[in-house]
Amino acid sequence: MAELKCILWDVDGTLADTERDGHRVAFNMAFDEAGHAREWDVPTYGELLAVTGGKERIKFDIERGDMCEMPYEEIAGLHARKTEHYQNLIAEGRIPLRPGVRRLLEEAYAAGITLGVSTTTTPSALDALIEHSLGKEWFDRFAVLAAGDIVPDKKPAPDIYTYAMEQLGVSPENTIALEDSENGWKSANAAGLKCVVTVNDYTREHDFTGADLVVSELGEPDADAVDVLQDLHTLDVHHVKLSHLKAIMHD
Ligand code: XBP
Ligand code: MG
Repeated sequence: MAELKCILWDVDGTLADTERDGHRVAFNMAFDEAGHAREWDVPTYGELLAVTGGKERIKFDIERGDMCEMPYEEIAGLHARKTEHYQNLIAEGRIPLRPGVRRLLEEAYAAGITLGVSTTTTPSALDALIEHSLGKEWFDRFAVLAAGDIVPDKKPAPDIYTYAMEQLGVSPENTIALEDSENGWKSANAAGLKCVVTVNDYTREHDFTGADLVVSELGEPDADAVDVLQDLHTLDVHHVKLSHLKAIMHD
C-alpha cells in the first residue's frame, strides 16, 4: 500500500492527439519543403510510430529504403524544420486536449499532487502544446518537463521516467504514469511505475498486458462512460478520477 504523490504525464497521444494531424503533417511539410519525394500517409505513420523520436523515425525510414540517404546533420536539420512547422500548427489551435485531461490535471494540482511530464518529443514542441493547448500557467504547475534528447535512450527505455523522478526526488512506488502507447507503457513499467493507459486510434490494438487500467479516454462526468479495456484493480470507472489513481497505488 503506497501513497500517490506524483503523476507523470506522457504528451503525444495522452495530453492530446498530436500525432496524425500535428507531427505527421509537420514531417510531410518539412519533407516537401526540402524536396524529398516522401509523404507519410496515415497508416504509414502508424507503423512508424513504433520508432519513438522524430529524428530516429526519419533515420528508420531511410534505413529501410523509403527515403534517400542523407548524413545525420541533414536529418537533424529536417527535423528542426519539422518542429517549427509543428509549433505553427499547434499555435493555430488545431489540437485540443483529450477529454478529461484538464479536469484530472486540475483535480490533482488542487490536491497537491506533484505533476510532471515524461515525453519523447522535442522540448520546443512540448512548450508549444503547453502554451497553446493547456495554458501558460502550466509551465509553473508542472514540477518537471522531461523531454526529448535529455536522456540517451528514448521510450521504451525507462530513462525519461527515471530522470523525471530523480529531478523530483520521488520514488516509483509513489508515482503513476499516464500513457497512450505500448512503448510508453513499457517505459513506465521498466521504470517501476503503475500505469493508466488511454488508447487512441493508433494504439488501440497495442499490447498493454500488465497495465493497471486501460481505457478509451479519461472521460468527463457529464459524458458517456469511457470504454474500459483492461482493469486489473476492478475499479468502477465511468471517467477516470484522482480517487482511481489513488486506489491503484493503494492496491
Ligand atoms: C511520441 C514520439 C515523438 C513524436 C514526435 O512521444 O515518439 O517522437 O511522435 O516528436 P511521446 P519529435 O508519446 O513520448 O510524447 O519529432 O519532437 O520527436
Ligand atoms: Mg505517447
